[in-house]
Amino acid sequence: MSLISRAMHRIFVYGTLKSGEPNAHLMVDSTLGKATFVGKAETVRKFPLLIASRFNVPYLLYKPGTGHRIIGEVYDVDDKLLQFLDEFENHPNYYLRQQEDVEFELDKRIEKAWVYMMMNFRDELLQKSLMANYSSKGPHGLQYVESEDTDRVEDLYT
Ligand code: PCA
Repeated sequence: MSLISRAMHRIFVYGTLKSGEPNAHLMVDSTLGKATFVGKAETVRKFPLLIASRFNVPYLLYKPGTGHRIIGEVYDVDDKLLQFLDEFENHPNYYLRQQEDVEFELDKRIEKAWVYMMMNFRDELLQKSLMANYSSKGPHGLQYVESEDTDRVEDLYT
């Protein structure tokens, strides 16, 4: 019997992992694990979503009730891909993966999904323009810059 769990995990992506965004390829790379697209959805609660740091990274700040309901995509991912994404997003040091209610666009059903959120942040970040639907190539002109996790962490706390 295999010791590896076959469980799938429901995850809501709102940033660079969305289709068409700079890290979307990670969700369809079968060497990293398996992801199945479930549907488009929106967080039930509002959160501040903004672009910050010198790498123009999208941050969803854990301040429920501020900002907008966030639009994203729900995937079921296997253990292997979830572990990869946790490392990629530097969970739990940079983003913390938390469960949140999301509402599917198609049938309005509400389910829990994992979301990478920023728990510790400087309040000045809330001065930035808050968006509902992230796009790296939006009119903001703040195109995502590829970087190492370590650089991003330093950038956030210094
Ligand atoms: N990637 C994750 C969290 C922020 C990011 O850029 C996502 O798309 O949900």
